[in-house]
Amino acid sequence: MNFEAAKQRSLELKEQLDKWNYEYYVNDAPSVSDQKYDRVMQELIAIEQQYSELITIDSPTQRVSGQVSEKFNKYVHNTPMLSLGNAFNYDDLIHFDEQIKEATGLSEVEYTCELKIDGLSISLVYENNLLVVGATRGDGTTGEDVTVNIKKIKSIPLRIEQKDLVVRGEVYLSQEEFNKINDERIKLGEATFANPRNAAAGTLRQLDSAIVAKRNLNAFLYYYVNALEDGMQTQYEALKQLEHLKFKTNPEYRYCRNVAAVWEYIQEYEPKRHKLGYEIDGIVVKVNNLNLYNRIGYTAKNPKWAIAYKFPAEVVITKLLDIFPSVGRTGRITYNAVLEPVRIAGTVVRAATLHNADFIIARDIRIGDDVQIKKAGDIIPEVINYVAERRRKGTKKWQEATHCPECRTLLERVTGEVDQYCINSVCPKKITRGLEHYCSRNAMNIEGVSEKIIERLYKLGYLKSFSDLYKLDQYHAEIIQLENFGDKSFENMIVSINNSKQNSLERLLFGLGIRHVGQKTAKLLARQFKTMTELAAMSVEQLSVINDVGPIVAASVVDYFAIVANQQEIALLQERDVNMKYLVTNQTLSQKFENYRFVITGVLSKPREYFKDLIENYGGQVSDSVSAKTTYLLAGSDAGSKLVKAQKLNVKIINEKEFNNLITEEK
Ligand code: 0OW
Repeated sequence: MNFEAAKQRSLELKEQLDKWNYEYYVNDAPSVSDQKYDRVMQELIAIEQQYSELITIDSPTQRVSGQVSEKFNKYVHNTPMLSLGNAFNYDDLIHFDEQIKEATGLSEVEYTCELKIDGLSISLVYENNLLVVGATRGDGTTGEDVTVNIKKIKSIPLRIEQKDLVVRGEVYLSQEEFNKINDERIKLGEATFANPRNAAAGTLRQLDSAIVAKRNLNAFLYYYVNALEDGMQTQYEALKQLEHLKFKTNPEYRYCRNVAAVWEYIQEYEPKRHKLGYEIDGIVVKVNNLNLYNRIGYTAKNPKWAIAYKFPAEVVITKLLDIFPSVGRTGRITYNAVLEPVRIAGTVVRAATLHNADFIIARDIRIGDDVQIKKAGDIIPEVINYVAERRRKGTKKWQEATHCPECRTLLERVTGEVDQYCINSVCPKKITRGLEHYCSRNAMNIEGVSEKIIERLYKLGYLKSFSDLYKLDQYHAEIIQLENFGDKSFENMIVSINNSKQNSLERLLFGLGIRHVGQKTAKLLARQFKTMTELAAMSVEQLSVINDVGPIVAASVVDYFAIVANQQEIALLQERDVNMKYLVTNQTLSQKFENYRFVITGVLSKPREYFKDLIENYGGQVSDSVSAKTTYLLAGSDAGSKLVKAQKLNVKIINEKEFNNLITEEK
């Protein structure tokens, strides 16, 4: 086919595919079979392969092709992505309504209610009708540019009728898609996702967009930025306009003429929450009239004109069949309940935590009791108490474990502490749990090394310490014999293990599992002492003077480095080229306002609090009065005496636009 014919044909195919896409993914009403859709897609792919100049950024073929990114670039949102304050009951809701009435002088307030999709928020930027940026919320100001992956979400239009638009929404996975992804991961011997939100977040941050294309991420859009400037008067109209632009909105939204109608809507949807086919964790209640938003105002992070009503934790009753102890990476013993399976919060629960021995003994909970189970959010279910009036005859007082369930070592209790500990430093469970922690995302971030794989490699003797991880490549032949452990997953694991050698010191410190040294303390110690050697040489006094490092942490760190086995392990890690230095990464660069002093004056687009938070997030300080020490005066309109004083003292004066440039430019 010659170029002209190909060009003409590709335009027809794109239009046809976009139409079918809209029917299938936005309206859930396909008009053609999958086979026909795929045949037409293949025809377009063939034409674009023959004439690559026909590939446009809004071509449907961009949704199925894949490319691997090194990492995602940061993206600074032009208008911050706000989060939501919470309401937990009817009184909170009435209080919210009262505040709106007070701020607006209205005797009755109209609202729009929306289901609160339990996914992750994104922002879509369209320029000249085309989708140019898809970014995650991040900290509300700076997110990640995940455009390549956003394009794989088939319900998100790559081109719209309107020239320019910013629209926000929630990326989510349906229950069905979530189950499919987890089944796939089980087949590959990989760790499963705990819930659809984690699976959606994990998918959207996938660096290999071909994987994203295979998983059917979806999105509901709910926020038209600058709707008022574009002529809409209410949130309800804004949602209608998004639908007109062919965006997928969640169809359950409703106009409520007052707070009583809002409460009815909440009562109607709470029982439906597990029958929707996707997860929600509450209801978002928004003042409908957009003209009131600025008058109602904002806090640093949230609008005051919207609130998230969170569904209360669900409580059910079932039978307690058994209680068993388990040992964590620090040796701490926790107790778990084996339950008569029961449905709660949309899942079947067979186990729940009983915390520690004291919790059980203080309540005299016994095996055979009927117990109340509570599940809040995606936190693991917990036993609340037993149901006294149902106590059966013949149940015996429960006795706490005396020996470690793993290695039979006599358990010890630190005087005055409630917890029992296994003190055996080579307790297999402590070691495997410790390795899991070492590999976890916030520590060394080693992927493809799940709990099951660790336990198997431990039993085979290949993996008994952190440093053994860096020798696993020597057991290639043996390990790929294991079922569910193919060449690919072995290779991915080795690549991920080797990459972990480049981590900055704080990740290693957190991964080692030093008692009382969590992620934050690890970062603080790494930034303060720069290398492992320096830190290991510190005395309790030298450590205690660091702010946020108290005597308990100081003693724990000194004790840790005093243990010969730990010194040997660190030496082995160093020998295998695991980095032991604090690396200045772009995260630290975000301390770009360090030692800057700001004064804020005049009327800005957001409340002063918002800018104060932002400045402090970037390591700067905000004071109330201008002095010679002031670095910047951030001046909005109607700036008063502070402006005059800054001019006199020759302090640099910037407006909001210049302030935003300061944030986006690299220091
Ligand atoms: N998760 C949701 C949802 C929603 C935004 C607009 C300005 C402040 C909140 O379904 N339906 N509507 C909004 O409105 N936000 C939502 O989710 C928020 C985003 C960030 C934190 C919450 O998940």
